[in-house]
Amino acid sequence: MKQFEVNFDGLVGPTHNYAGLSFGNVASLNNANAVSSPKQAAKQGLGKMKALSDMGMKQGILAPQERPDIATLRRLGFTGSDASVLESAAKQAREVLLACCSASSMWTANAATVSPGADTADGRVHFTPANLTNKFHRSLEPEVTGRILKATFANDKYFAHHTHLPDNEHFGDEGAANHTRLCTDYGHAGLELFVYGRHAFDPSKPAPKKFPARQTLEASQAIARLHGLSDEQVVYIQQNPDVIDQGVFHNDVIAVGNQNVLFFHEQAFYDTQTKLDEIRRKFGDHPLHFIEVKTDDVSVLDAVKTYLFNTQIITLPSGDMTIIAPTECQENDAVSRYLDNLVTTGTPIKSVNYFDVKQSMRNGGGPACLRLRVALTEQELDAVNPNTLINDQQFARLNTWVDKHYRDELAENDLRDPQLVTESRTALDELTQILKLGSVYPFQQD
Ligand code: SUG
Repeated sequence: MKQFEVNFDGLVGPTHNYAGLSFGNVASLNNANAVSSPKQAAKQGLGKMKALSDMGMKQGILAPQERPDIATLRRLGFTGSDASVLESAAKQAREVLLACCSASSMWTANAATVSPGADTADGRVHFTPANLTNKFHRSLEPEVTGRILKATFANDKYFAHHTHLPDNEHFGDEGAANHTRLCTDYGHAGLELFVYGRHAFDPSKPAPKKFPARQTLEASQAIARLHGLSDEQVVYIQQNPDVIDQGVFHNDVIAVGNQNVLFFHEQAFYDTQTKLDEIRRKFGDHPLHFIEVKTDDVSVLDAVKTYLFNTQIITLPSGDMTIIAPTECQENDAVSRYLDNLVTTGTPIKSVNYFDVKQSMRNGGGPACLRLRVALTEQELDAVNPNTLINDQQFARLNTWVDKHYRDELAENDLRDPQLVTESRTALDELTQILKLGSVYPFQQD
């Protein structure tokens, strides 16, 4: 049976903007109030999807959320017409309005944690949307994310959908950004690595001092239980609290895995050697490549600046692996030198492909943040909503759709424009038809 890893990239929504919402995410804070280009952002994302599809990869797409989130503003006490809801929120609660306008669902690495059927007790692919409790703007995503996932993976025989974990910091869950899976082949049982930032119920354990640890151990354990993973298939690893304090707000900013390769910075984890030993033991008697980047070669600062580890390592149809890296990696001497050398060292990684995803990078989202990995067998892939898979025709339709509906520029003042609500809803309504998702958005359910 054939098996694939399908990347489901987030489509950047029409309100993509820079609002400095993510304390602990250096790029988000540094670019607060910059003028964004939603059109360029969406096109950069689509360009990456098309390129991966042209490389022979299976590529999917996940729809964005409805923003401005008028329903949440109403829940917070703003009343009247949509226009007056926006106007009073802008006057009385600027920060709340900004949070309700964020297009952050584009980073689908935070949409959910996914366990392939080969790993789960009932043999189905399991999805748990991330509750994203640590940031208000992101905590608005899980319900609609759940609906979009159900409309994309709409078949109970193959897919199991869970409700996101309780919305509380004790169970703070950031989805696949803190989860990676090692395996020999995508369709064979794998080893799921859950990386957490702190212990919610034991404050005596190490934790960062400056920036928040978004993912808790207890959340990771709950996901493993929900997905029916056995202890022998799971490794829980604590992120090094010191690197969280240097801006590594998700583990995928400092480590990434694919099949039998784990690519990580030497400072990524706490108690690294014990954890690497556990991974080796549980992975069994198969070749396994730990590619550990030393601080002398690339500093944590450079890793955070360039997103060297927020690269996608993908296995091409030829069997070789390639790295999908942001152009920031090419522009940094230490990092580009490291990557040039890496492809010559005899690991399965044979090449690097650079992509311009600067619109997303400026908010702290690299190529790997923009995608949710779903390992699927051929039968499972056949059960996926086919309109959510990228081919030449869907790519062309989505490009035209972006051209028709997206603004070239968006600044903070534009977010209080009631016309943006209409534009965004019109665009999303059409998108649900292109992707045949049904009514997933609050405005479609009124
Ligand atoms: O949650 N940025 C996102 C970036 C998410 C990156 N994802 C992964 N590492 N997988 C975040 O911090 C910034 C929005 C703003 O400031 O306007 C933001 O939400």
